[in-house]
Amino acid sequence: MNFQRNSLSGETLLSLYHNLLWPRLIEQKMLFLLRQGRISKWFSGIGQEAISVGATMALQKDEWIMPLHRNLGVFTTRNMPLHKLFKQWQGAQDGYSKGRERSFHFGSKEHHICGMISHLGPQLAIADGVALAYKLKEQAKVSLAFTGDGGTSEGDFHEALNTAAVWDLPVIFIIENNGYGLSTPANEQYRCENLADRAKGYGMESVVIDGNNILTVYDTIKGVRDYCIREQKPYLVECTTFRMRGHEEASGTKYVPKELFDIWQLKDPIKNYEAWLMKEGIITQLQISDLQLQMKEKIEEELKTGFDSRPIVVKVEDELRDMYATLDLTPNPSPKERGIADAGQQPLLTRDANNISAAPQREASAAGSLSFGEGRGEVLRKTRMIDAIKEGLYQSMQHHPDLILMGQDIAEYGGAFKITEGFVQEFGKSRVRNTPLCESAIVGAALGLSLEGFKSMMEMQFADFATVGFNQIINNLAKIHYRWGQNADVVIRMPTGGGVGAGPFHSQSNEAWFVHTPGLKVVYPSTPYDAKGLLVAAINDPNPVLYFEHKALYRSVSGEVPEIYYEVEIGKARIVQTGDDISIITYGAGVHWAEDYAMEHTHISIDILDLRTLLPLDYAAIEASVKRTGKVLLLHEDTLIGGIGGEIAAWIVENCFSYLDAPVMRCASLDTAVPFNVELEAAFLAKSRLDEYVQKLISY
Ligand SMILES: Cc1ncc(C[n+]2csc(CCOP(=O)(O)OP(=O)(O)O)c2C)c(N)n1
Repeated sequence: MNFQRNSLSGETLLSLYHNLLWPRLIEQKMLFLLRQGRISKWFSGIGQEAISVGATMALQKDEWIMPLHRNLGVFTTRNMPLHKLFKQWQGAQDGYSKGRERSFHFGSKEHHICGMISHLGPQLAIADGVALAYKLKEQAKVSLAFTGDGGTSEGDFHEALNTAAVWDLPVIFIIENNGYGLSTPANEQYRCENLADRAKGYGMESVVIDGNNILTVYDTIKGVRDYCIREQKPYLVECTTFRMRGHEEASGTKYVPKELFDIWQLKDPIKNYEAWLMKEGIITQLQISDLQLQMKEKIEEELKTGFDSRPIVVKVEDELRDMYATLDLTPNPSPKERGIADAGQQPLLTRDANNISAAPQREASAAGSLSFGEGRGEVLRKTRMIDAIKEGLYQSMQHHPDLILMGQDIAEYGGAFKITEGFVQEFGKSRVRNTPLCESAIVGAALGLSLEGFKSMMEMQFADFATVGFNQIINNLAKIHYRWGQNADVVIRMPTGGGVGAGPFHSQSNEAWFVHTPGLKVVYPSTPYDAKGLLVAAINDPNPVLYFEHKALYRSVSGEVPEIYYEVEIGKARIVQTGDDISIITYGAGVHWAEDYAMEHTHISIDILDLRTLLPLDYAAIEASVKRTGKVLLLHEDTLIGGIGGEIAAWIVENCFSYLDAPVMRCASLDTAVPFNVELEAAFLAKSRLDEYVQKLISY
């Protein structure tokens, strides 16, 4: 192995050695403990340590690293106390994730390490977001993300590298090419000669290096770091290496030819470096033995504390609470803290025969309930749904200088629905960002921005396309706070719904997928007033919020909207009208269907509740509506099976059974894809069956 000292001091050379040896000795001990059944399984990095250690040492301590399952060396080089790591590996409550996560699936803000999820690609785009934050703050920093050779086959690899290249982000991507992805050898994983060759396709520089040579790794990553900062560009480094143990201990190594172990044993990163250090007279055999002894003693000492954990105390309320961050995590004070109250009950929405305009009502009482700024002339303005969303977003951009908007075609073009038209001229291209076509990477980048204290809003061009960003939403955004206390300060706007003849992939109602995911909040306004107030609240909220906006309501519904910046509280339903005969509990377009129905059937006294937020649900408001009528119809545009109506129906039956005078009924869209043909679509939509269900319920 060819070690090049270059200008490195003896102190640095020794420090590299210490950092290299430390994870090796820890893992040797862990293997021993595993055989005794005292710790849970992990993925060994033995033989690959030079990559984790060299790369981490080449970075500044406050630069974010996105490690994977074999990167113990990242954690140890960032000086994480070993006893606490042991606690983590045992699932102890005083470990890094309160017993909620396994082996290396955790992060630490203090150490600028972002913990992986099991899925192998999503880490890469988080590094993009962090690098974007550095770039926006004009900080001379890089982020660094690891992937294995197997992980490079995931779409996330392509999306993250492409986005980093297009946005000129200072990210270092490291591939640890150890020849296998579990049992799959490289020749069944990819066809290019070197994985580093892929960089060319992204317009990125790359290099292949010996990942077992600590000096090569350290020197290369230091140089690459300088390049990324100076040029404001990403860089791909492929490190060749070998996994000296099985994928994890239980998998064994039978699928790897024995000769490979013999070859790579000779390339052991520690043995070779030690030999070179001794040859150069930087360390003696005696000093090595002493150091190893000291480290082994230290491991035993740390183990004692590490195993000295209290038995776990399960507090269900803590588990539930920690799914969400509380507001004080936001860098900016909330409007409530700034003295801007929730605007409360909204002005009544009325519509003309064509359902397209609104007449102002109750201005005085509405004004009375609002804390308007002094000296404002106009208080309420008739506003279309689409303009209310635009206004909420615009004012949020003014209110939060650290709010970044991202989405396809949202800059000069103004977005598919023109919500962000004019924003780029006002707020600039840094904050109003066109994205490449890569939903997963952009959700990941949004999370990366959160790590550095930014807020972000991503526009899904259509809610349907959330499927290609699904993993990041469900597994990263939703779970990160529970797992290690990092919040995901991200809003995803979801233009949703049918009734516009757009067919199966531009019309879906997919809110139920997200309602089923703890850690997310899901809001779904039906009026311009709520659209603005809920968007403001979603952006102020430090948690990931999916904001559904119904496309068919954009230009067909208008209503009075205050010109001030105000919030509508997340988690509070709205009584649209009270009634005695039946309750219709609904949201989104369903609210308008119910109102139209009530207007056309004045002989039926209908109680209409607009849920406004689907996660968390306003159970008190649901219960109150059930009490008022005793007969409940759940109405939604989403398809029936697995729709949120089923969930609410179950809750009502469990909790409000004694108030019921009839079975809870559900009126939903057909359990089919959304058809394109207008008549087929009309038959698909729940609206076509509303009368049938109301009659059934009334006559029960
Ligand atoms: C999306 C996804 N698919 C499959 C797996 C199961 N899995 C875990 S590690 C692994 C192999 C990864 O290989 P590579 O990226 O080369 O990294 P290495 O384990 O060799 O370090 C697989 C298939 C997973 N964790 N995530």
